[in-house]
Amino acid sequence: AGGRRPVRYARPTLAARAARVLRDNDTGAVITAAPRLYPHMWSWDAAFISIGLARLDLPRAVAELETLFKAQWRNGMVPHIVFTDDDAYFPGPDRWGTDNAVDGPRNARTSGICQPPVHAIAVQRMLEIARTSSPQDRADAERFARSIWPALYSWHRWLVEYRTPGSSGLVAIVHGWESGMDNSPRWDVPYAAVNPGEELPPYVRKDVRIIGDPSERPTDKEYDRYLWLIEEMRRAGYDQKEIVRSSSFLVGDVFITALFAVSCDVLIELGTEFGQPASQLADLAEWASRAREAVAASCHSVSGMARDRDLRANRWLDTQTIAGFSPLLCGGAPDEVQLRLLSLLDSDRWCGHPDLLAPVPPSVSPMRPGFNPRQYWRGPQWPVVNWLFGWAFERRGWHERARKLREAGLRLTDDGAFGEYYEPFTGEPLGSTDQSWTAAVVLDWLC
Ligand code: 9YW
Repeated sequence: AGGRRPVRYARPTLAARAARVLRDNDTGAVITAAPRLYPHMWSWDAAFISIGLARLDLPRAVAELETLFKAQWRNGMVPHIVFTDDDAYFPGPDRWGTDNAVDGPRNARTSGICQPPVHAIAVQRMLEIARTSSPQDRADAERFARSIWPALYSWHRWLVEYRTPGSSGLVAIVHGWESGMDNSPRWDVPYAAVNPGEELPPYVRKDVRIIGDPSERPTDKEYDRYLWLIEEMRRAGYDQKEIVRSSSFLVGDVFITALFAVSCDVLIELGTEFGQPASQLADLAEWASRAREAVAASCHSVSGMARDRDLRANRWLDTQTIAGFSPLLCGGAPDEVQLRLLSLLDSDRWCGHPDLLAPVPPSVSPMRPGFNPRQYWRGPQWPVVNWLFGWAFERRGWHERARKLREAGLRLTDDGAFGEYYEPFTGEPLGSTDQSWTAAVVLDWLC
């Protein structure tokens, strides 16, 4: 590793390599998030993976989401990890201790938190793809969209019932891992208030044994806090009401809230087409509009950037990260705010930075103090995040912007390594290589 990249694959070869990554990461039961680092199924990864797979093997794509939803908790939560038997990852199911959780699933071992609700988006995208491939795929995808809909609805209902506390209207997370952006500076202030107790059981990290350079991963201090929050949840027996009432971390996540709003819209479209109950469609419409309002209300009056809210300390979190652009995902912000965000996104503080290898938005602005081009969610570019903005722009009718993001994403990933994340200036792939969701979004861009 290191330095600029010598190899650039032509598109057909890149597509073939991406397909091979998904095949190689298939254990038969699940497609793992990454070959060594992440030997299990992650919730939002599975959604992206199914989109990529829909081009290659629709029944396999359907099976993947079915496996995830078979592990859905009885209260509606879709867990962030469904564990395989592999014990190379920490924290595994024993540390999570969810086996006796009141609402836990009966036939799978899972973590006890969730991840961003992008599953409805995946189902709709699979359907679109299947409709252009074959009559058989089309029929299978339609059958699947109809059968998974109630589970998607109950997942969304869980986010409203248990995770929209107080009056901000933002969907709240109780662990930074729920955001999908584990160690983003978004969470620095709320994490500073998490004090791991003496009773934190000892543990040994496994990630840093696999990733040679530990400075590309979260620090040990960060891990202590991650583990402490799990300890608190275990002690609460994974009772959601209790966790939301008492955990040391409770933050309204604006990025999740925006994804939730647009996923509710998508679910309404699917539900309308497949004749789902009118009362549930009305619920979704109300949830979408409340979420959208909450995203708009979070926007900073000068920068226009959307903000998370620390619900324990009752204050806005002003850190400027990619999540600040959340209103562009779901709409609903006043036109002038939206225009400000678009020009900020294009500016040299973000995609227009002259030294970027590809104009893909980095996780943190390269102009921000504390930006670290190599460390995980503190600077690197993440292809899936790029996919989400491109998808949202296409949906909003901004075809030229969507096309540019696709091209930029392909420029970043044409080294064929399918990095978990990328150094924005050199384009060096960091973290794991052959990361499934990176291969999946590349496939979707290429087809
Ligand atoms: C971890 C699997 C997951 C993603 C997350 C990402 C990382 C896992 O990998 O978290 O152990 O830190 O932050 O979004 O789902 O790809």
